[in-house]
Amino acid sequence: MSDRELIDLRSDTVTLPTEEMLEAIKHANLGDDVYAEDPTVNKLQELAAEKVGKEAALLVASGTQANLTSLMSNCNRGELVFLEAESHIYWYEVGGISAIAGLLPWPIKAPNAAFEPQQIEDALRPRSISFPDPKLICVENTHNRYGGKIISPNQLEAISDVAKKHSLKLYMDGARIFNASVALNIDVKEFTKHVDNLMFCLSKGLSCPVGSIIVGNKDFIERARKIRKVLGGGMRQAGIIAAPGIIALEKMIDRLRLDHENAKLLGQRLAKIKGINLDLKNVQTNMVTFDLDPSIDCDDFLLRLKENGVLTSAQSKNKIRLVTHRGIEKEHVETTINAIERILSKN
Ligand code: TLP
Repeated sequence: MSDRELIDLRSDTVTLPTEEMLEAIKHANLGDDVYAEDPTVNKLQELAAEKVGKEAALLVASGTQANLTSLMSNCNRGELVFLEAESHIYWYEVGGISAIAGLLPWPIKAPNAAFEPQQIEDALRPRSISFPDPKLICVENTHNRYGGKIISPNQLEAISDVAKKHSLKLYMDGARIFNASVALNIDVKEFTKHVDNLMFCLSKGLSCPVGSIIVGNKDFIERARKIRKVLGGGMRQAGIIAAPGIIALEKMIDRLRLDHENAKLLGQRLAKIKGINLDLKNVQTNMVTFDLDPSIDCDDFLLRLKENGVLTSAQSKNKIRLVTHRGIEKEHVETTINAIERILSKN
């Protein structure tokens, strides 16, 4: 079986652009975006800001660039950032928060994805000549390493209250915020109104080939524009990236519902298989994570799954993540379940 035929459940980042997106790229009106003169980029940014209820938006190359740019726009070097101990910024962004932004990450574990306000209170130290000044709280919604868990608007409000009380800013890595909004059937603005600024990704479940968007107030986005430039992110005729982004925001959000249905089906069936430890209440959006029984060799399991036509990956030892996305249909879910059943029944 060639890799193209595999059922690829490694991530929603593997989605390919739709035909309509490819057409839009071909016909996009272009200009130089470093001069803010690309009409397609400007249109996408206006649409994005309006959609999430903030003043302004900025197109960047990736989620990682969006997070780094936002950290640097929110903070000065040497300041302290509270973030979740399993967050993407802390785990997977090559330490850019320290190496490039010069910030001190202060990880706090919150297995429900959302901090309890008291956890922030407990972590705060009095202002002192010896301590770095705390500046920012970061949340991740949905939370990747907790299997796509949602932080609800109420939880965000509670975190926002504690942020305001201590003059901290609140930033959301909302790479998959539209998954949260669709899953709870709540307008995305109900989430975003509680944070000062955020980013979301076009290139995950929304199917774009490239791109993420930072949103916030005008001053913040002006700073972010300059920081994006110093990070090498001034992209000139970026309308070729923005054109599919417009389609993503107009047409690709509602269908995330299908990915959630498929994830639920996967979760329900996998939870019944011996050797799999899966808590269904954690399957909230387009991800299914489960622990393999410690007696099972994880690498061997992944290899045999690939031989059976299913590609996936481990988040840590014996912890498997499956991600549903456009291109994964119900029949692929069935094939995956059958393959896993077959492999584990031989163990
Ligand atoms: N996540 C990727 C991998 O890096 C793990 C994935 O396959 O899920 N924030 C969150 C919450 C993310 O999940 C990701 C990507 C990013 C930021 C970074 O986005 P990119 O990959 O565009 O830099």
